[in-house]
Amino acid sequence: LKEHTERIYVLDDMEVPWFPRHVSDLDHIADSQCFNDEEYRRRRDVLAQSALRHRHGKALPHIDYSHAEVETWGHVWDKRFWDKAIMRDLSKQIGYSRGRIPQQEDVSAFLQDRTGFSLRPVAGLLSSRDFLNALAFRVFFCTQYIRHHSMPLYTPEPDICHELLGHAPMFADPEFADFSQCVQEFGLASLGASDEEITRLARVYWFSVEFGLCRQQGELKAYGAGLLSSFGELEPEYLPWEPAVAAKTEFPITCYQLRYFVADSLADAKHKMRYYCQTLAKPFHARYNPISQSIWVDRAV
Ligand code: HBI
Ligand code: FE
Repeated sequence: LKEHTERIYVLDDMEVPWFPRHVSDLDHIADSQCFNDEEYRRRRDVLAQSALRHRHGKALPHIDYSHAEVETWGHVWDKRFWDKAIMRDLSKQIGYSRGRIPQQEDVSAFLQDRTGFSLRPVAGLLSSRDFLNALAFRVFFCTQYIRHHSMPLYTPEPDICHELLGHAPMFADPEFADFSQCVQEFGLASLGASDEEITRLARVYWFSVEFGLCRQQGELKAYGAGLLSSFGELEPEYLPWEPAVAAKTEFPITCYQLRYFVADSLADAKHKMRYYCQTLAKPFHARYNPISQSIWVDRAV
């Protein structure tokens, strides 16, 4: 019964997904998936330790990915959705390919060159505040572990596939250079923001950087990184991109999205995000000085 999620019950002539029928059946849920995989957990621990040891200015941890890990990467690779042009650049310049997981160090150097964003390793999910705060410095916290091989096309947490196939291409795309600027503005807006404002910013971030859609020559295009691993079979609702509405909209993390916000264009997505960041009522204004790599604070008048 280990693979309980793949099991079904047959009730009369109806097939229904497995469900616990006795309180002790919850044991199967507790044991499920990666939690019960000793080897996987040890691997996650090792990568978490190396991420924890990382300090600003030091070389990023080099990870030797196993054959099995590269195989999982390959499954996700087949679903990647970024334009051929940007994937070609990533293949040529840093050896992105189906058979090799790129090193974070190489990707970081490449992005720094393109849009000024750099990557740094992190052991797992951060709070919205911590994660957004880093964006103010054009630093993107990136996990280095890979999802469990039992479900290559689904992960409720970020993993190396999500970061390098979902996010990195966006920060590498010259068309998105301006958009990267907006992402930094999210970060700046989050500095010293109230908890309520962080919640709103996190939602706007979610519905754009993670799950944003925009129109391009009449076609619906994904620009959000989460779309990489979450194309569902459900019929979702499409709403016009309005950050103030997105800010009030809750989102599911562990299942398919029920609604998407669609911008008229990438420029429209950008303008509205930028405007939204400026409407936050903060008693000060934060600016980033790229020379000293520090934040300057202006008091609002
Ligand atoms: N933490 N490590 C990590 N990676 C993310 O992508 C991430 C996070 N914490 C919160 C978060 N993303 C977003 O969903 C928003 O809450 C900002
Ligand atoms: Fe993400």
